[in-house]
Amino acid sequence: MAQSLQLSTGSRLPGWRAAVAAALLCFSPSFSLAETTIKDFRVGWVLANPDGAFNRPTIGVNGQWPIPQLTATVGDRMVLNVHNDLGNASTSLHFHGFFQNGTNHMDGAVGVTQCAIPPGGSFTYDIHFDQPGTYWYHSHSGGQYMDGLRGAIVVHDPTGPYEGQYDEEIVLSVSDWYHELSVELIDQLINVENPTGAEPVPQAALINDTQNLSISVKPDTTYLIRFVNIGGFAAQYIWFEGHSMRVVEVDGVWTEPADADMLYITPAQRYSVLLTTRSDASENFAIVSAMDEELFDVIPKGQNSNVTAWLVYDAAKPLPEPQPVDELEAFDDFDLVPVDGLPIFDHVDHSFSLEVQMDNLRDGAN
Ligand SMILES: *[C@@H]1O[C@H](CO)[C@@H](O)[C@H](O)[C@H]1NC(C)=O
Ligand SMILES: *[C@@H]1O[C@H](CO)[C@@H](O)[C@H](O)[C@H]1NC(C)=O
Ligand SMILES: *[C@@H]1O[C@H](CO)[C@@H](O)[C@H](O)[C@H]1NC(C)=O
Ligand SMILES: *[C@@H]1O[C@H](CO)[C@@H](O)[C@H](O)[C@H]1NC(C)=O
Ligand SMILES: *[C@@H]1O[C@H](CO)[C@@H](O)[C@H](O)[C@H]1NC(C)=O
Ligand SMILES: [Cu+2]
Repeated sequence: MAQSLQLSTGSRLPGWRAAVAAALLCFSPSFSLAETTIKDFRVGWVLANPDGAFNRPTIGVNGQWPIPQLTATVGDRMVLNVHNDLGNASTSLHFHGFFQNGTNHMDGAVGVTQCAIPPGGSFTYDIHFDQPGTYWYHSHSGGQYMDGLRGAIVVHDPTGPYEGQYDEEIVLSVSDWYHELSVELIDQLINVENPTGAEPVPQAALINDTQNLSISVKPDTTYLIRFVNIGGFAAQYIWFEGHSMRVVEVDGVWTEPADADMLYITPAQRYSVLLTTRSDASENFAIVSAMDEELFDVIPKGQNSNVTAWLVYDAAKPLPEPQPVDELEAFDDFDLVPVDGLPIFDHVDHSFSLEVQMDNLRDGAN
């Protein structure tokens, strides 16, 4: 995916702009490798069937789904022209975890910080990748990202504390998949028939927007695996059979290494882990992501709440069925220690109490 985002200056920039850009690059006193890429995203309906049930209308980019991963290095800039080709819905993009200091109008939250991009309309996001780590981007128009307009963002950090300590990088999303369109789901959620506000329950869990994914790995190799939950509702437990993980990043913050056997990832959360493969390449291993069923009021018939992928050392060898786990006991993220060593606040000067109540509106809807 990274290469698809590399700007080929000649083909995308008008000639005079390319010339100016080249001149600036050459004569700039503080020459840096920071790169500006220009992308055009046409947001439109496609059909997709990631859980093997049936094709459903899904929102893709440039006719493709899953939508592209955005990959950059700290200091890079991306000019992202978004065209709304949906025809029957407004849209927007939100870049989750980005502070947007001074660029609030590009935060994507429709009706809060920006106007929706109407059908037929366009909006240009000018993104400065100042924060390293794992992030994601998604529609922030109603519940629309559940229709598929959601993907990972990776911002590489050449000065990061783990540079040189891993050989390769793997990005894996976990998510949930609904069989109904988001407009129908929102209607079910905010409805007098649903006074408790119980969220609609997804039909299937996905890893990297699919199921039964084979991930080829080499023995004696350390991978930086970036997890991001791009789902709508379900938190997921995730683990590798026969391998342990060392957590090194949470939500864009590098952490001291912390050993973990199982992670619990809520929607929008990110973790990076180091995983060192075995020396012996004679077996393949399951990766399981299991939705936290305690979140669900009802379990839909035929729900696929556990999704499997595999670390494949040898494609000629079988892919084992995952072993049941007796107890889902995940790593406690309160144990993580950030690398930056910023002192924690040690006292409070003034405190304010806000009482928040979740209640029903006068029409009975939650
Ligand atoms: C993944 O494998 C399971 C079990 O064989 C199967 O039920 C499911 O349909 C597969 N998913 C996809 C997307 O092919
Ligand atoms: C919008 O268009 C899609 C794709 O044709 C369709 O599946 C969906 O039902 C439409 N939504 C509305 C609210 O009309
Ligand atoms: C936001 O930007 C302003 C102006 O550049 C700067 O003074 C401020 O420190 C920034 N805030 C944060 C939280 O980075
Ligand atoms: C997972 O999805 C990302 C983003 O689409 C892609 O770059 C990557 O190759 C996928 N990983 C695997 C192992 O298929
Ligand atoms: C998902 O995996 C967990 C852990 O092995 C297991 O307890 C649970 O029963 C599985 N769920 C389904 C629907 O198979
Ligand atoms: Cu966000």
